[in-house]
Amino acid sequence: MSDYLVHLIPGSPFSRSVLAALEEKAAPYRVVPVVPGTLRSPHHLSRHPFGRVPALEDGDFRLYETQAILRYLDRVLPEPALTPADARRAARMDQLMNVNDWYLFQGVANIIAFQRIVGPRLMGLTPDEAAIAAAIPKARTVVDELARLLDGQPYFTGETLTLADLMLGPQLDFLQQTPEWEPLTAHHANLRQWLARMQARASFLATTWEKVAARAQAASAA
Ligand SMILES: N[C@@H](CCC(=O)N[C@@H](CS)C(=O)NCC(=O)O)C(=O)O
Repeated sequence: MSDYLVHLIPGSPFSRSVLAALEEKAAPYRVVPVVPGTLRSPHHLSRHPFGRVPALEDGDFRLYETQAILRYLDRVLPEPALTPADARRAARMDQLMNVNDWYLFQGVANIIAFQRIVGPRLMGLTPDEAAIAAAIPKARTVVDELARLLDGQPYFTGETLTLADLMLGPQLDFLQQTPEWEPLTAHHANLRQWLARMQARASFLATTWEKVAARAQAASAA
């Protein structure tokens, strides 16, 4: 089997979901770093016309959009299965993946985590406190709903890890590193425990920002 290529920027939570899926499947892969600032270059746009990461290459097959990549990987690498066989659990997984994209990322993580972590670390920006404050009501709705759906289960759709956990994990891992996490999750011990469970998985330990940055650096030097 040839290596999967994952074009990414270290630190990108969507890219981490893809890497974590490959780790869970014990699949061979290489990271291909996209130089920040070149997302709109003709070269990258030929791979991802919307100028984002991640993008996957599997031989001559190219794919972008994290949900599509995760579902593809789960089909071509069936073990361990990361989609529930049960129709209702699978529907819950799909729902949570969309909650991740439409409500957790858009307007919550892309504001709070960007202002607190990505902007300062990658661009030397000062957090925009007004933008963060404006994102809090939506953040509260999202976090409350995630805690409700998780309920007392170890993973979001039940006893076993699914693609939904792999999408939500990197976004919430970022959010946890901000001062907003503590008040947002004060009454959600289940969500905190779930995040600790995700962070302890080998797939998450292997895909921290630092680990991915080191792999990206080694790839650039090769
Ligand atoms: N819908 C896309 C979202 C990907 C996305 O927003 N990636 C971020 C990094 S985590 C990005 O490329 N941001 C660059 C930009 O917005 O210019 C997916 O699921 O892959």
